[in-house]
Amino acid sequence: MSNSADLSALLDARRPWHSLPQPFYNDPAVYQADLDLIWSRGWIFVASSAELPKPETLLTVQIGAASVLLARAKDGKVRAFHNSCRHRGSRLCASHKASAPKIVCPYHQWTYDLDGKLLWAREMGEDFSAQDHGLRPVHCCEIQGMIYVCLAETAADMAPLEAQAARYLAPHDPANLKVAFQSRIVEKANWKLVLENNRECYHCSGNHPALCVTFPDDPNLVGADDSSSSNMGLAHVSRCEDAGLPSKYVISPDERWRFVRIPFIGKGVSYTLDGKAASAKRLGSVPFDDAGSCLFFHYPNSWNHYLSDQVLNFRVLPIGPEETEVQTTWLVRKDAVEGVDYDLKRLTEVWIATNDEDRQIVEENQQGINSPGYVPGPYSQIQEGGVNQFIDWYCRTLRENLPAPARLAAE
Ligand code: 3BY
Ligand code: FES
Ligand code: FE
Repeated sequence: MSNSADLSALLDARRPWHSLPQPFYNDPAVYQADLDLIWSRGWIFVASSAELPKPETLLTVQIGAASVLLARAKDGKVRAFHNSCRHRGSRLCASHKASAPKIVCPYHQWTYDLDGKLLWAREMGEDFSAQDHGLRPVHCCEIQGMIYVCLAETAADMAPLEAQAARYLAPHDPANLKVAFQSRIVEKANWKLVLENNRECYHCSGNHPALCVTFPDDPNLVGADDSSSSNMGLAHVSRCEDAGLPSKYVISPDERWRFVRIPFIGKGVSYTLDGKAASAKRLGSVPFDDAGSCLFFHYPNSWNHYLSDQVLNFRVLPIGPEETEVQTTWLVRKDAVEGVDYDLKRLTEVWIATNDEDRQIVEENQQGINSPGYVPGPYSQIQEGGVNQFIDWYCRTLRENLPAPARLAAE
C-alpha cells in the first residue's frame, strides 16, 4: 500500500458484511490514511466539559501528529488552538492539564491570551506585528457537556447533532455534572478494532460477567437496527417518551451518530453489581430511576451512556497502527458527595472490569489478524449489524475523502 490508488483498490477488495482485509488493521500507510482522511477531517470528541469546569483551565489532546490545546477563557468559552508557538513552533503546553491565566511558551516566553491573541513577545523589532502571530485556531464546539474539535479547514455543520443532543442529553443536565473518575488505558490494537468491538454485544455474554448483570445483550436493542424489533425496547421507548424523555432511535443521514434509549435487565437501573443506582442524586429532569441508558455514538471516536444517575463518556484516540488509547470519564451530579451519595468503587467497578475485558479481546483480535493465516470473516446478520454499519461508514468516508485522481481511477 503506497498511494491512494492502492487504497482505493483495497477498498474495492472489501467483501460486504465481512471484516476488513488485513492491511486496514496493521499497515502503516493505511493508518496514515486514517489519520489524514478520517481523523484530520471530521469532528473528534476530545473532552467532557466538566474536565474544564473553571475559566483558566487548559487541556491538551494528541490527534495523530496534531497536538491541540483547549482553553476555557474568562468569558466561559472553550477554544481550541494548535499547540505550537507562532515564534519557532515549540509545543506550548506539555502537560495533559494545566491551570493558567495566560499561555506562556516555555522556549522564549512569548505570551498568549486564552483567546489566542499574542500579548507579549520580547525584542522582536519595530516591524513585528503581534496581531499576525496569534495562535492558530482549531474548530471547536461544546455540545451538551461534550467538547469536539475539527482539524480540517472547513468543518461539517454540527447544528443537526446539536439539535438532537439538546433533546436526548439535556434531560441529564450536563451543565451540572462533575468528573467522579477518569481512566485511560492503552489497547494494543488498531482503533477500528476498538470501535468494531463496541458496536456489538455478540461478545458480551462470553466476556463481560459484570456488565451483563444489568446490560441486555439483545442484538435487537444494541445492534444497528432501530431497536423496534424488540418488544422490550419498544415498551421502554414509549414509556420514556410518554414521560417526556426523548428516547426513540435516531441516526444522522450520514450515519455518523445516533441516539437510542434502551432498558436495563429486570429491575436494574445502573451499571452496578446489584443493579441499584450507583449515585443517589438523580440527574436533571430524568423522570424515573429506571430510565435505562441513552446510547450515543459519534464516529470516529466516541460512545456514551446517559443514565439516570451517571454519565459515561468514552473517548478513543489512535496512537499507532496497532495502538489505541481509550479514556473513560464517569460523571455524576455536581452536588453528589463521594462517600455519601456515591461510592467510587461501586460507581466504577463494572466498567473498569468491562474495559479491561474489551482490551484483552481486541488485543487478541489484533494478534490473530496479524497472522498470515487471517482471512476476512463474515459478520453475523443477527448480531453484528452495528459492526457492519461502522465499517460501511468508515469505508464510505475514506472513499469520499480520497484525493480526486484516485477516486476517478476507481470509478
Ligand atoms: O458500550 C456500548 O455501547 C456497547 C453496546 C454493546 C456492547 N457495548 C457494551
Ligand atoms: Fe515559543 Fe520561541 S518558540 S517563544
Ligand atoms: Fe465489550
